[in-house]
Amino acid sequence: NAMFTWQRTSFHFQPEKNWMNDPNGPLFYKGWYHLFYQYNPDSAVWGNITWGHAVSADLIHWLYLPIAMVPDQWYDINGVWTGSATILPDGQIVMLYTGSTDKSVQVQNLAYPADPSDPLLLDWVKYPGNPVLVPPRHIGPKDFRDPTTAWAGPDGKWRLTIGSKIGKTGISLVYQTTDFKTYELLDEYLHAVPGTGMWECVDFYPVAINGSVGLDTSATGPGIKHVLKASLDDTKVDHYAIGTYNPANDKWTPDNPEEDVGIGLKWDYGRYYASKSFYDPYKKRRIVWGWINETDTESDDLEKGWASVQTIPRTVLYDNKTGSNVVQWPVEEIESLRQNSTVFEEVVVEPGSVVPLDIGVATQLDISAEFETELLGSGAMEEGYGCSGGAIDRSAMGPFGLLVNAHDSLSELTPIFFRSSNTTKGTNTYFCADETRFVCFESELIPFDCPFEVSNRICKCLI
Ligand code: DQQ
Repeated sequence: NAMFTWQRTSFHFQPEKNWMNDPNGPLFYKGWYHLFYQYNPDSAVWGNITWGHAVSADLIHWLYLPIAMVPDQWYDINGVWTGSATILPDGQIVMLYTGSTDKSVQVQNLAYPADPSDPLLLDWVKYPGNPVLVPPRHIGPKDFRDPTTAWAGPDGKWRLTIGSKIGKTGISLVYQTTDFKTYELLDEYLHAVPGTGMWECVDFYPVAINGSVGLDTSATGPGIKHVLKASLDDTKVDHYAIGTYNPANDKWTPDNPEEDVGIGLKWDYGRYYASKSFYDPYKKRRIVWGWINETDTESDDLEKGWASVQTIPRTVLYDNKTGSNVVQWPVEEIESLRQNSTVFEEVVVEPGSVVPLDIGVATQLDISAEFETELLGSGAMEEGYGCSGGAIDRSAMGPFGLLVNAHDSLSELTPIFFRSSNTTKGTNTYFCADETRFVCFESELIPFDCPFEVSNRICKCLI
């Protein structure tokens, strides 16, 4: 129709067509960054899950490669699901992934490159002895998935962890192995949090307390904390916490039990799930990928022929200023995309106002913005504010931000905004996006004149 065309992204990774979900097995090998991903080759909805594959020299420009693994064995015929790569000290790559079997049981499988001299890692061999792990007796057959990258313990054995649940308690099982073919399950969990449900796509890695460098997954010792991240199946939110890992008993303890995994920090407050990190030995940093799932409907996805994108990969470091969270930033390579720039300084944004910025003509924008805020209203304590109220709910300091993808009349827009609030622990700021002022493509809009502030009216389509 006249008002609307489906647009693809230019720099967020997405396949040429069809459905994509979790990032899988990211790694750096012989000069190439590899990204595998959950991919349906046949349709723009979830199903027939294979491992799509792409490589990049800079994490920004991607080359599509043939599908790396398809469901063709009894142990993965219902899907080659999420998994992670481990690079052994001699350079060998070990890939572990979840297979959904012919009976829809979740098992773990081993795969490795057919030709390690191939920098593109085009062909993958599934180990003939698969599956290498089946659900332990006390675990549900459909609650056993997404093995992490392995780390080496002080005894030289490898460890990896797999998310699951017991009743409503989210847990992460620990296995030890020397050859990735046979494993020993430890009696104790890496960690467990009641009420958090099934843990998908667990990620577990060290961060340097001085906040300056990324660490390889096996790093331990003084000056190191560990991040434990779980993707909560019940709420589809990635949560993490920072804590201490004890290599002697393979248990992790959160620094602050009140901010434990699943009940405290979210990894991201927008559309984001199933994240996975890897260590980049080339630039000595830890990079995190995340799946940006769709806000639109399945029928829209089918019409446009694709669904979802990956985030721009982000570098992650421990925040040594607060000591309670990580900081993440798009990889530095993104800077290479900046060409022309327009700078606005000292723009005053009065409460309830929208200030247009004339950026001329552009098809892509990378916006870097700094805000100074003034307290509005009483400055009363406002515990509990997050992103969920969208951009309309007012708090003492805003919200404030940028309206992107905005129609001239502001009838359609996406607020990318900050919400600061006064809490007993100081000012708390969330970085949010509000996709609810969705595009109305049958053009007849309920008229409204004040889309960002004050009003509770939102964009409604009369279709
Ligand atoms: N996606 C995969 C699973 C994982 C889920 C299946 C998370 O392995 O638990 O596509 O989005």
